[in-house]
Amino acid sequence: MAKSSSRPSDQAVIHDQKLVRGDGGELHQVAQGSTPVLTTAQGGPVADDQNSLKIGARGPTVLEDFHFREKIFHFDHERIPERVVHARGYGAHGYFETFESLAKYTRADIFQRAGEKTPAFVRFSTVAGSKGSVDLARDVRGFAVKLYTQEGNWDIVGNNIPVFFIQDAIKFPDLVHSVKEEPDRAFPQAQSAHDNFWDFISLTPESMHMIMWVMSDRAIPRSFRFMEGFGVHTFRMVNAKDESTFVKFHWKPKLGLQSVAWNEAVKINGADPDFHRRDLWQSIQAGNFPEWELQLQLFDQDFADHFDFDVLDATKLIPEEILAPIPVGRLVLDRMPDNFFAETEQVAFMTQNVPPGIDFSNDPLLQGRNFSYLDTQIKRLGGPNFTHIPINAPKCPFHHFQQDGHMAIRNSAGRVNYQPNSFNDGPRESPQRGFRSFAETEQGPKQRIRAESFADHYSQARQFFISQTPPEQGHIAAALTFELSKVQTPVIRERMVSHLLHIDEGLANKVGDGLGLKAMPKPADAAIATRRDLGAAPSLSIVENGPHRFEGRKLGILVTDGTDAALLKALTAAVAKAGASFEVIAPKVGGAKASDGSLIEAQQMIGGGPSVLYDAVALLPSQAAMAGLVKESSARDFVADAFAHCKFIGYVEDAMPLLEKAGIADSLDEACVALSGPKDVAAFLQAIGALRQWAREPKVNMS
Ligand code: HDD
Repeated sequence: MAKSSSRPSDQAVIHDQKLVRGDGGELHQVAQGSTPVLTTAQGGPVADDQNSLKIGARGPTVLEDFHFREKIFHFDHERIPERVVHARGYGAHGYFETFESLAKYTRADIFQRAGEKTPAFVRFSTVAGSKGSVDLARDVRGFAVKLYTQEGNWDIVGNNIPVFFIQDAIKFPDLVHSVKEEPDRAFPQAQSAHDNFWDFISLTPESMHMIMWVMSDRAIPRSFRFMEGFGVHTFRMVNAKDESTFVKFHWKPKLGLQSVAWNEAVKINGADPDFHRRDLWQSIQAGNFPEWELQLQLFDQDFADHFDFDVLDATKLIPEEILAPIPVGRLVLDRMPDNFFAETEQVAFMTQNVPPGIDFSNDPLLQGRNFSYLDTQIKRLGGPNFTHIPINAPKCPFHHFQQDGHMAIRNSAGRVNYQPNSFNDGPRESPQRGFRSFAETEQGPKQRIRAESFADHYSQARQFFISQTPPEQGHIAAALTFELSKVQTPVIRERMVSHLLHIDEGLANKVGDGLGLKAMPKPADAAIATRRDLGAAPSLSIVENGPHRFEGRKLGILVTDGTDAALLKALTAAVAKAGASFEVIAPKVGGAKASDGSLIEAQQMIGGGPSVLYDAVALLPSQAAMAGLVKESSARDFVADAFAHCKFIGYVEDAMPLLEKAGIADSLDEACVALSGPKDVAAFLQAIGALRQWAREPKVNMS
């Protein structure tokens, strides 16, 4: 008699029970009941998923086992090529809400009706590292927005920096080859600090403006939620009368701008390589939906002609002080994908996805991108039907005659698959509703040439640098020194300093000194002398545009057995009221017993929750626990790092021995706030809105 294919001893452990989360997040085991039956991809119910089909208990596996073969076949093909750039990313769903009609400027349907909500998907990313790299690499962040409008998908494929390294798309492969790992040794990963990158950059003066941005703290954001986003290029808006207005797109975070310090970034990458992912996940799951305002810089050709740089040059920006952006809508992210791979990994952004009413300019970087993005999706997603994947499909009605190919999911129905046709069947083009390109007049010889108007490579780099506050300028100098210190070829280091001399002599000297150059090089040959008359633009500084409240941030609360229960309760209530979050860090992750005997639940043990993971910290240990705590290096580092990173520190009197052991007891400043009881909590919450005590920085030398 045939035996059953599996025996009780073969079954996985929990078969008739499953884990569910309770209201407080705790896990319970419950009986399965309504659990669906496991099936093959063809829908056939599966009887045994633990054992392959064999001839006898110890015999060979048979080819007939279609469930086994399907399962392994699918597993074998789980990976698709990662993006050649922006491989590591994280996305979320949400919506865009239009503030008022922009019909004057554009016939784009999304901008016709005030209050209209359009579904959106956003993917944030780093550029250089591979899919599994760390979140806090020094890098540009991608900020790609897909808007599912009623007249087709509109992708604004931008970055958190408003300018770019190169002026012409033909240089993109060289740029990316230089920054990614070197081809013979396959390192460094997710790092621009190596010879190839700085060699290319030092030979490409047009990159100097962008270099100032990526050496600033913009390249190490605290979270996606605290970053600006930019469409970078000059685009066009075209109205119903076919009149064009130039436009630049800016996303402004509601929470303000915030970055981490380099020393924090290095430590965060070890403590939580998924820091940015976790942050977005946790805030959306907690109902704290990140929000950005879409602001537009709108201008005409006459305005553009006033500048001596070219608005078609992606290495330049128009300072907001000269042309104030106008708010036109808001983007809210309120839902995480159900599945990371299906949505975030397979989403395909393309600069050429624009609806009627939005159009391109002749920016040669944008023109090249419009070819590249379609091409890359075919390779990554395996064929021409990637728009059939739900995340990429339009959410408005669509009709066309494209058919067949790999994974064709919905060919059009009926006999007629061409037009014109005599059967009056199928869709026809509409000159009124369809996309009409702005009829710009073009003329000139066919040639490979860069316009003279693209030749000034240093003036805006200088303007960016002088627009930074002193701590931010210090961070740029420190970043350049660090990066160039990793370059092994001295001539590359010197060549970079020769460019910096055109940007700011003080900066060049500081970096030259930091690198130990024996003599300063001559300034690099410049096509155009740096303009010294461009004034500081505060809109370019993070510190000048930082928040003044703790909303959206996270407090780290260090507790032990005996922590003052009333104080802890008052503090956590105030944090929640401020729209912020907190984590409790205790000597053991199992928690601690408060002064009133209640259990304090902990999210981290001290070694797993260093202070770099928090925007501010509160030290609430008890006197009794102090003897043990001061012996723990992780507890001393927790405090010393918080101080060194210019963070606000709230502390109870009993924490003084720890402050002493951390070496800061004699240096306490006004950002170290004594918490003698619940009455001090309001003042502490008010203080930590400022986030960092910059005045401390010269003493601790955070860089
Ligand atoms: Fe790009 C991806 C942003 C120049 C070619 N790019 C990609 C993504 C972002 C940007 C945010 C990730 C989209 C996602 O999350 O899936 N890229 C930019 C910006 C640029 C820029 C702001 C300059 C202003 N890119 C650029 C050039 C080229 C490309 C000049 C090629 C000529 N970019 C690509 C690509 C990628 C890409 C190879 C890789 C994966 C993908 O497209 O879907 O086609």
